[in-house]
Amino acid sequence: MAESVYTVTGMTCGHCVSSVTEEISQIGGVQNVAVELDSGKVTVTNDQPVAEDDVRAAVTEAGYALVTS
Ligand code: 9UX
Repeated sequence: MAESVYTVTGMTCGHCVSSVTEEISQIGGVQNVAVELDSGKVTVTNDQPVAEDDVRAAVTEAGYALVTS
């Protein structure tokens, strides 16, 4: 297991959190997604490497933006 932490902007309510969580959860290898609404902090737990571009695509698909690290 590994954890990666990202920052997502644009989330303002619990439904935003649900949308981001669901989209990222669909990426292969992702075991858990934890999203903090206030900070935009997203912690992805994975059992195989997850590409940042895949996370970005999922966040974009949900309608939000991944802060470039
Ligand atoms: Mo809540 Mo988030 O009504 O884009 S779903 S603000």
